[in-house]
Amino acid sequence: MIPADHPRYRSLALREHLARCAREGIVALEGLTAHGRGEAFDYLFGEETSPAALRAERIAAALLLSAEHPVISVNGNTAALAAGLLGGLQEASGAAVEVNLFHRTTERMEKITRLLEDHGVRVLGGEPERLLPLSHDRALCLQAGIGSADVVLVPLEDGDRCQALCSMGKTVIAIDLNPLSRTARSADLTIVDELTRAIPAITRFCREIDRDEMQALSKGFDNRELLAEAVRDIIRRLEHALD
Ligand code: PTJ
Repeated sequence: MIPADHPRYRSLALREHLARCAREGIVALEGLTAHGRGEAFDYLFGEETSPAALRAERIAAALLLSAEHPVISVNGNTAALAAGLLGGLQEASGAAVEVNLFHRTTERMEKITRLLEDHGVRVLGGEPERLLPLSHDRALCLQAGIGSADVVLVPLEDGDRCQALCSMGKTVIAIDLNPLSRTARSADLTIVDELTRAIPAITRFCREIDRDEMQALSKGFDNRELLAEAVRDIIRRLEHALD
C-alpha cells in the first residue's frame, strides 16, 4: 500500500497498477521495462508537457480530423494506462480503435479488448491478416483497421513496426517520451509526451480546432524541428539540474 502523502505517489501508484496489469496478462513483462524507460525520459522533462509537445498534440488532432480512415493502435501498456481516456479520443476524433500487440497471444488480445470495451471503447474485431511488411506476428492487423488506415496513431510503438507503417504510405503519429528512438525519428509526427497527458490533450484539441486551422496544421509542420526542440528541452533542464 503506497501512502497517499508520498512525494512520488502518482508514479508509484502507476507502477503498482502496471504490475497488477502484468500479473493479469494485460501488460507484457517487457512492457514494464518499456515503462521504466519512459519514466526516465519523463523525469528529464520534469514530468510535464513541453510547449513543443503541446504543439505536436494540436497537429495530431488536425491529422486525425482530416483523415479519411484514422485508426488508434492500442497495445498492452496503452490499454493499462489509458483505457479510460481512449473512449473520449475515439469519440472526438472519429478514429477506429484496433488492438495490436508486439507480444501477441490470443489471450492477451481478448483481455485487452475486454478492458477497453469495459471503458466504453468500441474495438474493431475480425480476422487479422499479415498485412505489414514484417516477419513474425507483428505483421498481423485488420484490413478494415490499420490495413486500410490513412492515419495511424501509435502510442509506445516499436521502431520496426513504425517504419513498416510508414513504408506503406500511412501517416504515422507516435507518442514516445524518447525523442531519440527509431519510432520517434521515423514517424511523420512524434508527440514527445507522457501518454496519459498526451491523450486528453489531443482529445481537447480535436474538440477545439476549426476547419481552417485543421488544414493549416496538418500541412505545415516539421517533425525534425519538434524532436530537436524536445532534445533542447532535456539539455536545458540538465544544465540547470544542480542549480
Ligand atoms: O503490449 P505489447 O505486446 O504490444 O508490447 C508493448 C511494448 C511497449 C512492450 C512494445 O511496444 C515495446 O517493446 O516498445 P519499446 O520498443 O520499448 O518502445 C516503447 C517506447 O515508449 C519507449 O521509447 C519508451 O520511452 C516509451 N514510453 C514508455 N512509457 C511511456 C512512453 N512514452 C509515452 N508515455 C509513456 N507512458
